[in-house]
Amino acid sequence: MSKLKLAIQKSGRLSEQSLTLISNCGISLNNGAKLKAIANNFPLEVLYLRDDDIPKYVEQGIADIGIVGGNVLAETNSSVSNLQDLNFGKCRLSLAIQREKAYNGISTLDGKTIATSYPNILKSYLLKEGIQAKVEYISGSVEIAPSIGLADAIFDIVSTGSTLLKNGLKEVQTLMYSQAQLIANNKLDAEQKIVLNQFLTRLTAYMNASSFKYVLLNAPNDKLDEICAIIPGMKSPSVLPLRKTGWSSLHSVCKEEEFWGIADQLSKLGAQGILVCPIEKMIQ
Ligand code: PRT
Ligand code: ZN
Repeated sequence: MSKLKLAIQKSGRLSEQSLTLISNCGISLNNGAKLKAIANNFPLEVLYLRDDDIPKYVEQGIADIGIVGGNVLAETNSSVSNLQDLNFGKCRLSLAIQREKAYNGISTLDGKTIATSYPNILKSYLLKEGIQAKVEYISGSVEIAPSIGLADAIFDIVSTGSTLLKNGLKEVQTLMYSQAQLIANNKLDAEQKIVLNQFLTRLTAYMNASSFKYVLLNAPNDKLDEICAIIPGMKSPSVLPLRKTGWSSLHSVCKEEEFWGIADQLSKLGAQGILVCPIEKMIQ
């Protein structure tokens, strides 16, 4: 079977979680070489690259699939398939200006200079809004541009906002939200598509598992119908009799983000001993 080549960031903010994702898909790598690793138990080869190069290499077929920030993907505008949001590497791309300056919408930046490492995303936004601003490309440390007189504003990645704060800047407008994405070459052959589908099945099982919880609770029998309606699970909950007369143990799954919303309703219906456990893999 042909090997699928997966490009991930060599060293940076996405590296560790990309490797964790591979490992959570049950794939183990031999970590001998610096530039690439081969999986022992799945037809996968991992190429370690700079994040900026990943979309281009996937487009050209040097790698078949890749993990890259949505920001880098949008900036390079490569012709690749965007397969899945990966729920890590979350950040936003925002405009920021000096704290003491006023901002009254994007027209404030008409005729001004904006420094950024993301000129394409910024230019297409300015064009859409009809704003004439000079876009100054800087490859790093964009946040110092206003204080050294290079620009009136910056357009950069923001996560917690502390870098902006430290540099006397304030975030005034967000143009894009980003997270890590799984991308693929558009011309994979039939055999590569089979391996990709196997990889996606594992990935989905892992991604589902991390967003769902396994819930066990004790319920009074006369409330079982109502409780099952609140927490229906995959097909339906398992209900087992408890030794104590009139009570059952109910097993189900629910989305983690929904759990607190329903926990209250479960308690009101008389559910007791509610246990919420992690799920390792989930195939629906
Ligand atoms: O060497 P290579 O080119 O591969 O890496 P890189 O230095 O270009 O990228 P890297 O490792 O810094 O980031 C990789 C990807 O992580 C980015 O493309 C984003 O998709 C994502 N990401 C998530 C971030 C951040 N959060 C982030 N906070 N990338 C950068 N930052 C930086 C930002 O540039 C700014 O300097 O962190 C600072 C802001 O953080 P806060 O928390 O102070 O707001
Ligand atoms: Zn980079």
